[in-house]
Amino acid sequence: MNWLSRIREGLGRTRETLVRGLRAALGTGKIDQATLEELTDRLVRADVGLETAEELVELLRKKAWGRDYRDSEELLGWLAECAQEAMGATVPFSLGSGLQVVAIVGVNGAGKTTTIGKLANKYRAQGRKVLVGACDTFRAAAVDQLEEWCRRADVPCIRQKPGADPAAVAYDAVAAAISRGCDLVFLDTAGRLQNRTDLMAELSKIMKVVGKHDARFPQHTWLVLDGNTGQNAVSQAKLFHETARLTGLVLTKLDGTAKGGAILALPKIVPTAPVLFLGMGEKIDDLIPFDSSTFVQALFDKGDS
Ligand SMILES: Nc1nc2c(ncn2[C@@H]2O[C@H](COP(=O)(O)OP(=O)(O)OP(=O)(O)O)[C@@H](O)[C@H]2O)c(=O)[nH]1
Ligand SMILES: [Mg+2]
Repeated sequence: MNWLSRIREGLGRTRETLVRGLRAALGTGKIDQATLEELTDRLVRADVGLETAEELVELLRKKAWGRDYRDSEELLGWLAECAQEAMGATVPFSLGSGLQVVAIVGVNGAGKTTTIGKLANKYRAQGRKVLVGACDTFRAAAVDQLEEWCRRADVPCIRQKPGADPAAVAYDAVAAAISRGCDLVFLDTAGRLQNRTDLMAELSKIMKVVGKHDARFPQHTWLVLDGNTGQNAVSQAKLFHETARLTGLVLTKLDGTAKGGAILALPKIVPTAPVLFLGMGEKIDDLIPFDSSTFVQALFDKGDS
């Protein structure tokens, strides 16, 4: 299956909320105030968020005010163009050269550990020498889960005893990567709520300690967001960015969520942290590089939904 089909399938429920709703509400008609209000309402219901919904509708107003549309498909086509304009084109992501340290952060259960398993496998398969650090030392089960993913991905995992200082594990993992000549380290951190200042301070310490090896580390800090979170993703992105200067986002569980529309809001929240990957399931290869045009196409797809 190609990426478009996979994203299309994964976003089925989001598309249903959006596209079916629009089809039902708007037959043939004119781009007038009533149509724009109906559109705003439908976009908000698909978790696009009020601000982004208004931005899209404003783009549509500029593009097509007063024009007649044949049917909801034509209207959806125009809306898709506006969504693409608002999101901008995706610059293909590539890791830099030299040892790259990637800290993976997020709230509890977002999919961090699973995503690390998928990423480690992907980059190992591309020929990178990958190592993973088990910095979630709160629960023994967390380390076991990560080790199981590392076994599947065939990459080494650096761990310490449960209860160890997560920053010390991060430091050790990077030290091991340097001495083994690795070129990529993923640090699995414990889930933390973005408004818990004590836990955010701990995250800040992990980042600082890793930087003792080289001030550039970690070059990448990716926030993993559960695609079912809807608009709370915006608050998570803002607060994690304040503590950890995010460089990228990963959206998980887009298979089967009705709230994928939230992605449309993210570029405005943290412009320096583009969406890089989408998690589309629980298997090791259920990870897709993000591309805004494929995403928009899948979301507003005119095919049967
Ligand atoms: N359907 C689906 N499930 C996913 C995806 N990514 C992760 N999960 C599931 O989400 C649950 C939580 O995933 P974890 O990877 O343990 O999440 P985490 O962020 O590491 O959780 P904590 O370490 O407890 O904060 C697991 O049951 C995963 O199988 C995805 O893309 N799609
Ligand atoms: Mg975890």
